[in-house]
Amino acid sequence: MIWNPQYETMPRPQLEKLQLERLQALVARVYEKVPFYRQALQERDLTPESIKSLADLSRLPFTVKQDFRDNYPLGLVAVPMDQVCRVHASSGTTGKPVVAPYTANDLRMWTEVMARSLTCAGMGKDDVMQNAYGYGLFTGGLGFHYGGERVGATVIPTSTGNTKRQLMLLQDLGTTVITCTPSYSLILAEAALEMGVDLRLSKLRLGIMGAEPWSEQMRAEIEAKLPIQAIDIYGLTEVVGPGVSVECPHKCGMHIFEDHFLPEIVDPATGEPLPYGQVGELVITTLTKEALPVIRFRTRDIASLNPEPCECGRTLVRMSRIAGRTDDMLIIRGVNVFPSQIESVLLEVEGVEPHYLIIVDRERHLDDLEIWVEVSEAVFSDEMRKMEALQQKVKQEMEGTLGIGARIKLVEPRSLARTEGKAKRVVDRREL
Ligand code: DLL
Repeated sequence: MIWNPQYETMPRPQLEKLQLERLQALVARVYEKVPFYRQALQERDLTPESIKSLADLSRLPFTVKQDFRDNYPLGLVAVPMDQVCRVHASSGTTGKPVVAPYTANDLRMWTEVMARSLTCAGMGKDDVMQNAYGYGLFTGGLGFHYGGERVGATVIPTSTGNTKRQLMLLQDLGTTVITCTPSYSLILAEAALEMGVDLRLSKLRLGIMGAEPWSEQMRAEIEAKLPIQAIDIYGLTEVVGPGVSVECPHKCGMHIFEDHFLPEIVDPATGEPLPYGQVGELVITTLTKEALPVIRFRTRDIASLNPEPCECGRTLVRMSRIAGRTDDMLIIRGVNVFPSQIESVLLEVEGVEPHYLIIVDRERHLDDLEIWVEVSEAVFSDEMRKMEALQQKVKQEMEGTLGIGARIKLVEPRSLARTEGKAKRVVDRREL
């Protein structure tokens, strides 16, 4: 099934014509409305009239995560605040989040691409969709929620956690589609086993999973244990949230909804555009967004693009699985974490040094975060109570900034290895 055949199966020449028109309108809009973009264009002697073909896209400046930080909270917004009807957010590189506002039209567009995504994944109006993505500032919960309702399915907004209740509702309400991170699906499977629940007897048949990296091996494990078809879905807060791209049941790459999101692959080192098929950094331009349009946003995600038509009938370009990141962002229990955020917390807390080691592991499918932190010489003491209080303080501050729990281990002054050059601050023991 195809939700919107007009756009999803549009012949490519026609699609490219539409993309060019939309790109020209976008550049004109940001040039007029967003000082940051006007300045960036002027620095390159560009005006909206400079965009004459899609190839001119590569003349436009990039936008990077740091630009969001420099313009925090709403400096990149292209509409007056009274037109903003919702705001989401995700982790920034330090204490301040990336703020993503939406107009009413943006929300309609997002719901449309989510309805397309869920349909593309194989969901329909007769399905019961249990949505175990987090509701709140994270885009996963509400993004899937409105998409599911638009498709006409029955939506159960369980949000994250409370695995026993998830399993109870899954059985009692006849859930057919689970939407959650791939790692959470394995937690569900394991809990089911422990509770003596045989998921093969349930109606569950499909999982629509993303928000964190996973592999083909992990897909095989999920499909064997749950047992379902597991479909990959991709998106990011800066661009819209989930719904940028999704696999169809052929599982041969994620179709990008190119009438709204214009993709490129660039060489991460030079920024030069790379041809179809080559692996590099995914860059996305939002063609229709009103509140937070982004020009050539460097996602830091590594992928390649394939324009061959798919058996499903969609003419949209497909992107590969995300093969990694060009920066040091970690995704821990679905939450984006930057080592620089951890450092910014340690700089704030008296009694500890910004020398740390982050150890990430996956125990029984659950990500575990431990941070080793060096105590300052001056406060280092044998007094248990003092050290415990300091540890609690770091823990609280850390959880406040990161939004997830972390175990803090205080270590002696100067005990963490110093390296010349790039410090090794992360040990990631997870195997996907
Ligand atoms: O994770 C949006 C989302 C929600 C996508 C639910 C899919 C399902 P952010 O929190 O801004 O948004 O994180 C975006 O997560 O740049 C990737 O590094 C990573 N990511 C998202 N989807 C996938 C995926 C949401 N399918 C960041 N595979 C992105 C691998 C993914 N990584």
